Amino acid sequence: MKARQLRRLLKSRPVLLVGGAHDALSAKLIEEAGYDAIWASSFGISAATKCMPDANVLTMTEALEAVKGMNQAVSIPVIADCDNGYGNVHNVIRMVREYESAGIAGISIEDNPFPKKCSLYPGERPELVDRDEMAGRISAAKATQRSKDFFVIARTEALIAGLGMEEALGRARAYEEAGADAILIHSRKPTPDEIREFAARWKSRTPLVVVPTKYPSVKLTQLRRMGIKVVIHANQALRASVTAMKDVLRDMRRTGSLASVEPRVTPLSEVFRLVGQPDLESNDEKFIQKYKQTPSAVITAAGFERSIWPLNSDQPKALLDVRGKSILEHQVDTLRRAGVQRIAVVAGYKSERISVPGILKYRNADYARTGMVHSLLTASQETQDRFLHLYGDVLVDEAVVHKLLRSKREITIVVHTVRRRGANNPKSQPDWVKTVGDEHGEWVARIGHHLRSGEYNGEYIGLSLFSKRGAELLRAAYRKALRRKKAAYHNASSLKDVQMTDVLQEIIDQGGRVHVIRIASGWFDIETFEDYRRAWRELSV
Ligand code: SPV
Ligand code: MG
Repeated sequence: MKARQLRRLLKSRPVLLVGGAHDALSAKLIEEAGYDAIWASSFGISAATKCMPDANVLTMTEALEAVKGMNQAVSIPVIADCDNGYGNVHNVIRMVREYESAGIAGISIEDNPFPKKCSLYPGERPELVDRDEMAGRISAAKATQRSKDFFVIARTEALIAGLGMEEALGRARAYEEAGADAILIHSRKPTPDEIREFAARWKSRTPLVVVPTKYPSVKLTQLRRMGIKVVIHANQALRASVTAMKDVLRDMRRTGSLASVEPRVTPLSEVFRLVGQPDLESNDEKFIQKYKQTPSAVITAAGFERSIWPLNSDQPKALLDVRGKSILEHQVDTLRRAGVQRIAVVAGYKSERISVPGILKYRNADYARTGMVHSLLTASQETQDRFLHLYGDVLVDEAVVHKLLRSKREITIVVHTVRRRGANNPKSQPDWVKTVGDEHGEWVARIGHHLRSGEYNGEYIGLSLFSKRGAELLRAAYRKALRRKKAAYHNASSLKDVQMTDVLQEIIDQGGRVHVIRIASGWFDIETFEDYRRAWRELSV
């Protein structure tokens, strides 16, 4: 795929600019700087990954490992500098198989013997392998590749070896004949003169590639005019990073402080971005949270309610007995049957009385001055991730919990469609809900005790599910609602007025969605003595 991409680029662009990378991060920077392709430099890989000279001292496998890292970090094609092919044709055959199957777009093979030394090393006058041997490497590479697009560059060091222009041209022609897709003509003269001459005498359409490290003042436009098709900036990124590292290390060591270098070093957030840290968040949400079947559950049972006095004179309401078990035990049993393993209760009023084996207990010591959301968020460990929230006085059927757990939304609440309770048993403050929807689902438009008859079409039963993101929205909206109330009342007792419904409405007002699952039966709440009697009558255990 990337080989095809490289060929398309060669066709569509007058000249390709290729950046030399030494590792995956530098490859990424090269891509972001707008280069057309990556040159996986043997010089750079040897230096950066092993601090070794460029002299075939790294194995092919070590080089390939580095090249793979680069290829995976970028979407542009990678051309691997494969030195001399790591040996004779047998090595070349294996090498092509490995590089091609790793998705590398193309390779470069040079006519150095094995082992080689970098052509730029001072005093180096390489003895090259003879033409035929190099032509054999190229034809072995071309015969091995599976896709017709895999790109093989034949590189001749004839000019560097001092073999002269005729030899350089002769070799280039021989390699072209052996099947090379391009010719890399290397020079280490301080001017591009020999490149100009070579290109002028190169009559073929087979593209020419250059690495102008030693004649850096040449301009891209000049090279293009000479007929050069690919220009490689082979090692400047590596050298720039050496300069930068030396610089900051020296200063930090000297001053003993990081402050002096801070303005010169890339912010952490930029490194986070480069390595794809934001993907972690979205992948968590997509692949972990979404499929995590069993969230934890938090039962908020902290409050003291006058409406049930004196049944709660010496114990919290959660411990009221309904047919041999407390409300809390019924809730825990139901949640466990529905597959919820981790269950926490937030206690407040007479909290010392609450103990159910195997469930976590949090304490909202400030229960008298705070509301339900405060209690819920007291269970701080449970509410960081996907969690289910159940009011402490609500009994639900297992089927309702199952239905809710199937929701993959950020926030889902269970809404009862028809109000069962008669006028003779008025609930003090039902959580009325006005919903809207379309073919994709139903969500809350307004929620609160204040909605009047005719304005609502359901009642929130006190059971909800929050994804990790939903939990974040809840925390943020709570903080906002608190600030608003504090500003309005100027006193602390107003904290109690921030109800769950206020916070849900806040989320909705901020543009968030609170999705709805509807039920027509399968729950009780126990707010009054009358409710309690009914629970005794109707609860099936
Ligand atoms: C490399 O970058 O490894 C090269 C180019 O092969 S040069 O260093 O000029 O030989
Ligand atoms: Mg090299």
